[in-house]
Amino acid sequence: MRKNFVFSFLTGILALSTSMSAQTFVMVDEDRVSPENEPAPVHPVPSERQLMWNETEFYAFFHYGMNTYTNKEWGNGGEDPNTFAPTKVPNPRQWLTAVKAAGMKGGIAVVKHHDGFCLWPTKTTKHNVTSSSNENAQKTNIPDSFAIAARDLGMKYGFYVSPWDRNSQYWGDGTSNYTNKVFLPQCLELAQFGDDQFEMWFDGATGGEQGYHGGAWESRSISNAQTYYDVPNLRDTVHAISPNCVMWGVGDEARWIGNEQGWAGETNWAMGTGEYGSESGWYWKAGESDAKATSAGWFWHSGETPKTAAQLFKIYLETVGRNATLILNFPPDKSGELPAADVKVLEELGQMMQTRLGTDLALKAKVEASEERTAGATRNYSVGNIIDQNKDTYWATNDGSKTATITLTWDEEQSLHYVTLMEYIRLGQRVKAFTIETSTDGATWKKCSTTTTTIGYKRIIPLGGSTSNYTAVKAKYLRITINDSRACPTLHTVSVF
Ligand code: FUL
Repeated sequence: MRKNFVFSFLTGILALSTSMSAQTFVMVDEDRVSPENEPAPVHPVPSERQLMWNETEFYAFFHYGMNTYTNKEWGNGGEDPNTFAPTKVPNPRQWLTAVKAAGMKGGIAVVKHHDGFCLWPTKTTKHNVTSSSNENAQKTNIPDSFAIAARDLGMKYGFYVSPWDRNSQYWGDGTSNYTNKVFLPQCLELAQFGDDQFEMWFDGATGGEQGYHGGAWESRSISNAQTYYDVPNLRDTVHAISPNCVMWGVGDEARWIGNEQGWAGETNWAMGTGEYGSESGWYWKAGESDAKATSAGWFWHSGETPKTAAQLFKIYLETVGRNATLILNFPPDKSGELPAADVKVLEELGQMMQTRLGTDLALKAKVEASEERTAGATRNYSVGNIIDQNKDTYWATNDGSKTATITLTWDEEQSLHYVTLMEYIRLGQRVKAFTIETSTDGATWKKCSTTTTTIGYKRIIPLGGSTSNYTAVKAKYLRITINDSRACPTLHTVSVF
């Protein structure tokens, strides 16, 4: 090998002296030094901001604005600003405190919906809170108070700003005036409410309906959202101020999961589109599931009721537990606060999360693997890394090994409900098929019936086979078998509840 190297080296020098040849590069590649012996990434891989975004996992959506006072879901843009009349000063601190109790790590506030009414004193349009004569409207600045409350509560935050604007005279008028004079400046104003935003939400709705449009009352549409909204410029403008802000939807850095019912596919790749994604997608675009926690719409409507904690927990398992993030909508009412019934169900959900996913039994298990990757100079890939509570250390096999088993053993029989698996996605999403089995004696194994294909950022497997029932399986042993992977598998955490 060394001889080969010397030979190649000399050949390389000769080649270099005349021209840069392919041989030169082969030589360098052969002699690649990898002291840590880390597996090569399987592309595509997420950016740093996409990784941080994924870690937010479970966060709230707050639809509040003009529609709260008109009993509509989509305003037409011709609403009188005085209609926006909160009975108290809107209180984002109350919203965020309530969702934090359910275990949510952040929230996105709608600050402009399709009707174009802005919940902050923007310079871009008169159609904003300062034009309402209501004294509470005059004191409303949602992006400001939302960002301050989130920071105080140690939560992540961001804003929903609708690209489609049925109030603006410019929207869809065949020029670039709307994007340049209204939309980009609005996003810039919003970015300036904090350089620590985690997501900006750009809805895909693009018109076709009659709207006010400065009094024209026309049906307008646009043909290509990406070019019309100057998305590359939009991204750079926001990232220059808030570098970790993932541009959702139209912004193309994270994708809609493809339904509003709160579920993702059991097979779910962080590339491609829709509920299942695609293994062959060529860039990273993980799924976010947006779901309503209440019975009526995205906005508050009189008489609505929240779903039960058990229903919301099922949604959590079918989204966060299937490699998607969950943005769960709780709409503030006319007082600008979340109704008491919503606050109560959020507390119940928090308690359920704690009871069902709060005590990790893997931490007291013995863990063994069929294979461990050869350690590097300062990094090892031993199976103990999956229970060391450190997301930066991981277990891996050697290159070429795409199958492996991990076994957890307890001293005594346990009541097991869920297994959580997390891939080290910095190196790409890899696992294509796995199985989970349990045993009481280490000889006879019972296979869990859930479809176990992809893992990704996080997968939660209900051992009872159903996301609806809280069913225990008695076992002293639990075996995870990786059956297929795009390259050697890497897992940073395994938890058992
Ligand atoms: C949709 C919008 O049209 C709805 O009104 C809502 O905001 C939802 C989250 O996104 O596309």
